[in-house]
Amino acid sequence: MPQVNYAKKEIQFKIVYYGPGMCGKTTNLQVIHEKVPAKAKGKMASLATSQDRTLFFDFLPLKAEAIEGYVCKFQMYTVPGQVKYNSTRKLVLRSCDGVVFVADSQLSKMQENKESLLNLEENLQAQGDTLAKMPLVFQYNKKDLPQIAPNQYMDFLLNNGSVKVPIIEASAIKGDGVLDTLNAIAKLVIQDFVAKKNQGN
Ligand SMILES: Nc1nc2c(ncn2[C@@H]2O[C@H](COP(=O)(O)OP(=O)(O)O)[C@@H](O)[C@H]2O)c(=O)[nH]1
Ligand SMILES: [Mg+2]
Repeated sequence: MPQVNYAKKEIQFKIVYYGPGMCGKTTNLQVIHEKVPAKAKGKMASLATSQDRTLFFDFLPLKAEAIEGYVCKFQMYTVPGQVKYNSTRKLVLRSCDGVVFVADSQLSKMQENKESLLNLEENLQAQGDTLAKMPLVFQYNKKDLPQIAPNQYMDFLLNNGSVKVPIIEASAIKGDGVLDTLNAIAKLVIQDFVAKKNQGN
């Protein structure tokens, strides 16, 4: 659940960018940091290894006036994608309010995408959440590259059956689709918050 500060009229949401190593999670946050006006953002913090791969997470705070009378703050995190860092992923996922699953559209990466999604599902279940109930957006990234999978194929592999989530095509490196993805997940987490509030919990 998001943290609500009634005195300060602030609601704080935690959004996590998840996906396999090198799919473009850090690039998404870097582009957001470049494009968002200075007054809407804080400093971006990265904890990277010497090879420039995420060791712990990247963090970017944002704010927007999206609910009447309240300032919404979004704490944006990435996880390290490499298989061996699962305990870190679990930690970063804790009490998250929404997930952007960044899939790498290259045909050679489909297995890694699938494994990362299953890993997300397992880690959510381990903390008492489910993928089906989590506000979730899929970003099909790296659409600028050759040898990419068609969307229908990625839908079939990743978005098959019961879970129907918004799909955003992107080329994070060019900045395409990055803010659309952010808007889509922000909308979903706010809708989810309002719906739960109306149900009285
Ligand atoms: N061609 C292409 N390269 C990308 C795109 N997004 C990220 N990359 C590159 O993929 C590599 C890994 O990106 P990064 O954001 O660090 O991935 P992360 O491990 O998910 O955080 C870097 O070399 C990026 O420049 C994209 O949309 N297209
Ligand atoms: Mg990274």
